[in-house]
Amino acid sequence: MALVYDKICHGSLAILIDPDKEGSVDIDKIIENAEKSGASLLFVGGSLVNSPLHEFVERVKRMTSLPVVLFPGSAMQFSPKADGILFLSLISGRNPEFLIGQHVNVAAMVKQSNIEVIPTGYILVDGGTPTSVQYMSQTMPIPSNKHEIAVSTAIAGELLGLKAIYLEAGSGALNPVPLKMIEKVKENISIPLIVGGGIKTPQQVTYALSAGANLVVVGNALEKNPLLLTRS
Ligand code: 1GP
Repeated sequence: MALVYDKICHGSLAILIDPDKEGSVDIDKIIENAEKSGASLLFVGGSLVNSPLHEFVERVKRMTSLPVVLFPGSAMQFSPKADGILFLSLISGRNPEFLIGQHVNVAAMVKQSNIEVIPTGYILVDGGTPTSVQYMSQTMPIPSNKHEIAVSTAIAGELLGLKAIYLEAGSGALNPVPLKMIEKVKENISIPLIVGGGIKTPQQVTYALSAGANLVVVGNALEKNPLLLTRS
């Protein structure tokens, strides 16, 4: 099994770093503590692109041996210097630009690179507050109590041949994806499940994993406290 996909299936924690926060957040400290936090992958991505991504990815790779995986907000966030890319299709939305449009823009470049590509169904769930992804994608999240819609969306993603599902409450969400929704989605798919958005404590990481997430993603909470998940 390819390296990044193997870590999505069996890794448990990915730390998200946003290149756009360089300067306002101690990114180096987050990276330095990533392995001690139990992370097996570093995701790189955000909503905006205000600086060259290649240089950022190269810098991160010099600092860590963890695989660096792009978690792009748009086709502009591609770098062949990364180890992998979540090739995200926003399947909870009905905006063709994020279902297939951005993908067409960058497809040839991705194919020419040696990067590991993980076709991923991205499902946005209401996290109790409007999030950047909701605004930037101009899509409506699935209501957090509509488990059956999340389940059917995830099944459709698997039937379309996607290799992972990402249940996302949105970065900085007030509430993470409900545990019941994680359980129900997991019961109904056989591809790995990534869960993120609004996870603020080590307990919430554990609960999401127990509910069935293969991989939990934490970003904001580590920006506030890079030592939040370090084990003594
Ligand atoms: C966002 O799932 C990730 O896409 C992480 O969210 O920043 O809220 O941890 P947070």
